[in-house]
Amino acid sequence: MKHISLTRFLIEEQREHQHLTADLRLLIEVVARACKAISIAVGKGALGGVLGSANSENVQGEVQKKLDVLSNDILLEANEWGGHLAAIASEEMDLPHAIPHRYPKGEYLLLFDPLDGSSNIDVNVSVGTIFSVLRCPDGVTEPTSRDFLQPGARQLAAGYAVYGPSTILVLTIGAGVYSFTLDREVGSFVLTGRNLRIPEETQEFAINMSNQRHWEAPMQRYIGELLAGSKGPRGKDFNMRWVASMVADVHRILTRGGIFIYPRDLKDPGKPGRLRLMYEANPMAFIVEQAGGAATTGRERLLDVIPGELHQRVPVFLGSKSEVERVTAYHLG
Ligand code: AFP
Repeated sequence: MKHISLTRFLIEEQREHQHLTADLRLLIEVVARACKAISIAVGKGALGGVLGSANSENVQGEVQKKLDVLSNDILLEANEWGGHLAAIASEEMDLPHAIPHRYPKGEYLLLFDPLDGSSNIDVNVSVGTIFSVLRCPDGVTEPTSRDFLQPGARQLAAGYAVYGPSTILVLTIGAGVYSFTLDREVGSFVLTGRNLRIPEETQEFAINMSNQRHWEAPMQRYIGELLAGSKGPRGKDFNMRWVASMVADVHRILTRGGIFIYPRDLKDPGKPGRLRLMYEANPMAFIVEQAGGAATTGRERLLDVIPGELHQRVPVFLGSKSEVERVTAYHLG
């Protein structure tokens, strides 16, 4: 495949898809450039002096890693001057970041988890950045958290960068899923995957099994059947993977199929799940559906969930369609 850069891909997509405006194309290019800078910082490891804790907490009450804060700053600084955004929301910030008055505002809202899987940073396991793009409601000049509370079906674009052996940017603007590998020598993302598709069937599941005793009955049944293997009701053996970095687990599923599950568990009945709806579950659900997979809360389509608050959590079942449909049927049964 001849080398097609992200820039050329977006220009060619713009000719085909009207909703890919010049500002949305700029937004995607700026986010990609920020992911390049994050990839370089992550890649330095201990040599960059950015490992370990930042000795601060985020809105989730989680201790922030230095790279969480650095990644958040990189994305903020990259995006606030371009005139394409009305506001920015992040896992690392309680309230949305307003675009400084010295810069023009645009029509888009950008949300991101700047460094997902950051508990893996200090042990050198893949991490990533997840982002989502919504339209700012008409007439809103000073967006508040409420303006971000749109169902995932309203996303205009979503993507992630996975900082692994190679750095790969995965992107959808609602017309299929594309992947770009970072050419470190040139410093640009090169198209390396078109129209990615998730196989409907799979024999691989991703879950943190240590929570099993806290799961609801449909989860006990579903996972029990997978573990029973070829002698059990599923009549085939399954394999398990759990990176504990959603971006890495989802990228594997996008590449070779699988089902990713982070269910609500009764350990903390008040908590609907661990993953956040707006900047983890929704962008991943958009990508997975665009690649022919499915994504639910176990009881409804993730992209239909009406958000109640910016940092709300949600149970996540996503990946190979037949498995997601089966486990969801168990919950609805
Ligand atoms: P961190 O960003 O705190 O490492 O959490 C990562 C994550 O949000 C998601 O990327 C993983 O799938 C999930 O948490 C792992 O959760 P467990 O540590 O409970 O397995």
